[in-house]
Amino acid sequence: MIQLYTRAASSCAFRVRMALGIKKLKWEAMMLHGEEQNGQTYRELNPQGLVPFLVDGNAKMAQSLAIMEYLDEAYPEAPPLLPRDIVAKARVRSISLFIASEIGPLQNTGLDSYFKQTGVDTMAFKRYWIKDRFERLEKMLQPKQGRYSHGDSITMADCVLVPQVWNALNRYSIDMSAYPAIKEVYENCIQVDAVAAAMPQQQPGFTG
Ligand SMILES: N[C@@H](CCC(=O)N[C@@H](CS)C(=O)NCC(=O)O)C(=O)O
Repeated sequence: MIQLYTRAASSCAFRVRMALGIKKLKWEAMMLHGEEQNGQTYRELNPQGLVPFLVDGNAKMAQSLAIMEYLDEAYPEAPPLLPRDIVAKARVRSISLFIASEIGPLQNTGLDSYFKQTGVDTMAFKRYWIKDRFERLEKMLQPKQGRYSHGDSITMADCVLVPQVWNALNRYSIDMSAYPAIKEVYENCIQVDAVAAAMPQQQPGFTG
């Protein structure tokens, strides 16, 4: 069975939990607790040392976008995460990469220990960049065409957008009314059972 190394509150693991649910694949959560993520055993499996990490038989891989693209190609009979049309596929990848590369790292909890040493106001830094990037993402999603980021089916772009908005709301108290298209996509997505089941608060051991 597919194994996903995950932490309850990890937004990057949340992306893949969502993708697995949308594709209706059976999987087992390999929960990392406390300092396990920084321990030698996990580093031997995943030298990047981050979550998520996927094991599917002999296939072992890090990086949420690579994992989601792998799942889509390895299980083509399951509901797709990427459209077939190459222009539509490029758009879904572009939205996904914008969030994963241009927002995610700027608000990663991995920054916190360094920020503490420097006296930088972590919360102000993260809120500034999330808002800057959400303004741009909002423009990318307008005018809205369909229920989700791209059309009326959930795609990889939504699997990246939903965890980012969850973080913005729950960790950084961002007022989403300034971003109506992003908010609408998020609200439509969280009504879907597979998305609701992937939420951090539904994971065992979630502490906030
Ligand atoms: N680009 C990676 C990012 C992975 C990542 O940053 N994961 C976070 C949790 S959301 C993490 O493990 N942070 C711990 C750290 O940076 O030390 C992906 O998409 O999988």
